[in-house]
Amino acid sequence: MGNEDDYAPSTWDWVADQVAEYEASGGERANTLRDTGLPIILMTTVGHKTGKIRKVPLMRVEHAGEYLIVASKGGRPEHPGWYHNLMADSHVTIQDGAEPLDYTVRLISGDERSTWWERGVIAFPTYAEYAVSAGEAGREIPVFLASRTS
Ligand code: F42
Repeated sequence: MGNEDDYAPSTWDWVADQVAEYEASGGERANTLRDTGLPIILMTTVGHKTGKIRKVPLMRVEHAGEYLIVASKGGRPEHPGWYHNLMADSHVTIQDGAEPLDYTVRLISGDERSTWWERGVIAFPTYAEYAVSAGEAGREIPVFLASRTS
């Protein structure tokens, strides 16, 4: 996806550091959220304003080869920047281990969202807290489903 020279690291240093270590180790290191032991994946998108490559660690919520992509941003009032990238271009790569693979994302809602949200909260209970804090700011956390691009 794009030219690695166009990679623009996260402005959150701890995130940029985790991306660097995860990629340098082929997913062997820096593959959990801090010391929680909870696994992450690495999603790559293209900045819809800058065209830059953006790399986004996310909690790993996988079922039958598909991944849940939760735009929680710690329950903040605003969507993460990468949400807007996905809305502009549904093609991403997801790295869950050694190699990034091509996926296509779509926003999910209704029963499908409820089923997958439950899986997300089982994998990472803090999502439930984020939903409350985002909700207090009038934001429903957008969730996407990522499926392998045929
Ligand atoms: N964030 C989540 O939302 N969900 C998770 O499950 C999650 C898990 C997780 C695990 C480990 C870890 O290290 C981080 C984790 N994060 C999780 C944080 C996640 O990786 C992102 O850092 C976070 O969601 C914030 O995303 P963001 O895209 O808002 O990133 C900010 C910090 C940032 O780098 N902003 C850039 C900047 O210059 O301000 C711009 C980023 C961007 O994509 N810009 C677009 C462009 O064109 O280049 C335009 C975007 C727009 O706003 O239109």
